[in-house]
This record gives sequence, C-alpha cells and structure tokens, in this order.
Amino acid sequence: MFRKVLIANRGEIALRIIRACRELGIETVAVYSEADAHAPHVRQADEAVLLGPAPASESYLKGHAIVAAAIRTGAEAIHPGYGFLSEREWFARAVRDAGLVWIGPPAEAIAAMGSKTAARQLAIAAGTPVVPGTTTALRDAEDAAEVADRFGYPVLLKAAAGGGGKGMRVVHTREELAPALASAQREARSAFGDDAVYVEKFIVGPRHVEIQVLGDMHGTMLHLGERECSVQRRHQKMIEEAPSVAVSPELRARMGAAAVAAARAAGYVNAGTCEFLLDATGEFYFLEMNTRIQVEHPVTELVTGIDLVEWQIRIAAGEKLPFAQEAIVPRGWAIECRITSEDPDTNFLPSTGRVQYLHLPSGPGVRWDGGVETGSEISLYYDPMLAKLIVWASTRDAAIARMHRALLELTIEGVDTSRDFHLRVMEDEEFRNGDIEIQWLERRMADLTGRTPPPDTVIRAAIAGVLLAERERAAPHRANGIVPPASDTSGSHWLRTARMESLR
Ligand code: MV4
Repeated sequence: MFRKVLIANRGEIALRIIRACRELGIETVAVYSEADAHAPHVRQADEAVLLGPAPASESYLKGHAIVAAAIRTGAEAIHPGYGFLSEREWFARAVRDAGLVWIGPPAEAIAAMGSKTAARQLAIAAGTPVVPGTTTALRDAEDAAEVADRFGYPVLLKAAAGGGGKGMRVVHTREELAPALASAQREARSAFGDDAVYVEKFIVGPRHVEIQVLGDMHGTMLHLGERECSVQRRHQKMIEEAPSVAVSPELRARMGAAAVAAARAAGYVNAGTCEFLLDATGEFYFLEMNTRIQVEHPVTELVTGIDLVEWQIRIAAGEKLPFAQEAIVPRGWAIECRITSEDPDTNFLPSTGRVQYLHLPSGPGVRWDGGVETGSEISLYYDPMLAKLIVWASTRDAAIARMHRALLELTIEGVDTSRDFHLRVMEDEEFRNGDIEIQWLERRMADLTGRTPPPDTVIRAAIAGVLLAERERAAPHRANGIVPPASDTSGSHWLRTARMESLR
C-alpha cells in the first residue's frame, strides 16, 4: 500500500479522499490555491502545497506543478477526484511518466471514452446497446439528412468531443437540419477545438440511469448497480438516488452486464460509470462513460456497503477485488441532495459571501460530505456545490422522510443555498411517486422555487420573532457573536412537518 498520496482537488471530494487515506493509514498531501489557504482540506491533510492564485487555471489545473509537488513531498500516487484534471488524458500520462501512480483508469481508457464516437464504437463492439445513430462524424448537411431520414425525426446532433450537453441540437424536421448542424459544429469547435458532430435518434422523456463499475488490474470487472440521476437542471444533477424505482433486479443485471462489457472493451481499470438513457418502455441505451469517481458515488456506497474511494486506492496499489458479483445486491435506499450556493428563488443565481453559521444534520442514517465550515468564504472561482447531504433508510419512502428531516436540521447562514428547493422536492407528490425523468425538474421548476404564499410568510416571521425573543431571554449569552437564526429551523419546521404529515 502507498505511504503517501497527493490529492489534486479541493472541497468536499478532497476531504472525502483524505478520510479514505486516513483509514488506510496513508499520509496525505493537499494542494491549494491562495483563495483556499484556510480551507478545510488544507488543514485536514498532513501536508499542503500552494499552487498559485485563485483561478483554477493558475492553481488546480496546473498539472505539471501538481506532479512536481508530489515528487517534492515524496507522495507515491495522485488522486484527482472529479472535475479539474480528473479526465485529462495528458495528466494521467504525465503522472505515470513521472514514475507516480495514477489513482484512476489508464490514460488510454480516458482517451477512448473521451471521444463519444469512439465510445459508441467500443460499446457496439462489446454488444452494449447504444442509441441508434452514427459512429462517425457527419460530413455535411446532405450526409446528415440522409442519416436522419434513416432513423426518423426527431434526431439529436452531438459533438464527438462533447459530453455534458455542449454542442447538442434537437432537430425536428429536415428544414432545420442544415442550420442546426452548422451551429452545432461552430459551438463544438469553440468549446472543444474539434467540430466533429454525429447524429443520434432523439429519445423522448427518458430517465438518466447510470451504472457504477469497479475493475481491478487482475481481470475482475464488477458492477455495483445503478444510480437514478434524472433530477437535473441544465445538465447539473441536483438529487441522486440508489437504487432506481425503474430498475428491477432483472434489468439491473442486464444493464450491469452491458456496463461491464463496455468497460472491458475500453481496457478499463478502477472506478467508472456508464451513463444510460432508460426509456418508458424499459429499453436502455449507453450514452457515455465517466472515467472518474463521481459526485454521487456515496449513494452507491450506502446501498452496497462498498467504500468506492478506498477501493480506488487499493486497486491502484494492485490489490484484487474480493467481491463476487452475485454478492453485490443493493440494500435499502439512499438519496443525495447537492447543497449548492445557488438561490432557487432567483433561477439558481450563484450566491457568494461568508458562511456565518452552519448547523449540520446528524442522527440515524445521515451522512454529510461537506467542503465548507463556519467562516468559509464562498467565491465565484469554484463550483457552487458546498456539500452533499446523503441519507440511507430501509425503503424509499423512509429515505425521503429522513432526507426531509435532515434538511430541516440543516442551517446555513451567510449565503443563499438550495436547501429550501430540496425540501420542496421531498414534499412533491410526483417525486414521492418516483415519477421523474430528465425533463421533470425543468417542467416543475415553477412549483419548486420561490413559492412563498404571504400568509405562510407572515406566520413564519411571527413564530421566528417569538422564538428569538424567547431564546434571548432564556440564554442572553448566546446573543453575543453568532446567533443561530430562528427563521428556518423553527417556523417552517412546524409548517413543513404538517405538510409532510398531510402527504403520508
Ligand atoms: C440524449 C438525450 C436524448 N436522446 N441522447 C445530455 C448530455 C449528454 N450526457 C447526453 N445527453 C442527452 N443525450 C439522445 N439520443 C437526452 C440527453 C439529455 C440528458 C441526458 C442525461 C441527463 C440529463 C439530460 C438532460 C437533457 C438531455
């Protein structure tokens, strides 16, 4: 096993990796920007190396400086987390070329899955179902029209170098095809420096279901079941769960085998995720493979009992996976809410400022994977995700009730957050019925944001005022310095509890 690992990331995932290292008896080296000098990941690591100024391009994206920091501190391996350099083939190669161990898949597998057309070719060769479409770039509009006629409208134009929705265009008629192709190519060229665009049949109203895979260097490739990630906004996931209400044990086995086959075809090792669309008829189609640990990995950990970050490290150190596929059966239900510094009531505008007060939920079945603490400065330099609140319970209904309860316990003052939005989703009848697909959130946004009926507001303000006065009378010393605000945790608590009761 490694003696020392460098973590090329920040925030909650850096802390998550530090925790895994500690449990394995591995020393940790953090890297940080000037803006993160006092960040929790810097304090929690055994050592820390300053990379440069706040902008990621001058700090967390400085691959060669990170490799140099690993060599200088005597770290033997680098864990990239997610985002930043985690899926850059050149960085995985630079780490390996420096004689260090990359805690992730081979650079060749990152490259193979980085091209969506190459990934489709691999998947097809492996017998994994893909959305009907082409596996090479379109030559011109005429070529596109011929392909679209073959598959039938609507079709979706996608950038081969893309992912995450950039360079995508839905096309409903032949007339729209040529201009859509031109603009997709333009967007792809400016975003990726590559204007290759291909075409797929557009799947209407599917769920986004992804399969976690884990492969070692000794030929074992396992799947750890699915995550349901349909609750997303503009390709940003907001809530994830495991398992999915739409996946039976039989479907899980088929999707799992399809993911394992695609991963094997790419020569994959370590943790990875195959994304699928699952349509209303139960057909599933491979979309792409994410060659990193993902934000939502904890829901899989909670239902399988397998520590994914620990196994990423063990696999990179050459260990063999000791699990049998048949023994990996999801137990109970896990839900994750991404707590972001975005204001749901202003169309998720990012909010900045200092975290003035933070009260964390706890109790049975609650996990907090956070990256901030009281006093943290929330800037626009990095991703707005502050933390992930994850719960486990024996059933989906119980997990939703537990998440609702945990969200009520959570107080973050100083920046606007997505907390209230998550509370409303947990209270929503369609969500509670599992009646979600990738367009669900966009369709229901008006109901789930900025909904503050005046009578409620008045009642809450009154209750909050009374409680605050009561608290100050009972414990006047608490009024010195930081005072826990009464507004969210008291007034709305009763109202929300009543609302939940009425939904039961
Ligand atoms: C699709 C699709 C419908 N049909 N492909 C979005 C980003 C990229 N990962 C692929 N995406 C989609 N591909 C076909 N043929 C719908 C989406 C899509 C989507 C997929 C997963 C999660 C959220 C999404 C939101 C909008 C569109």
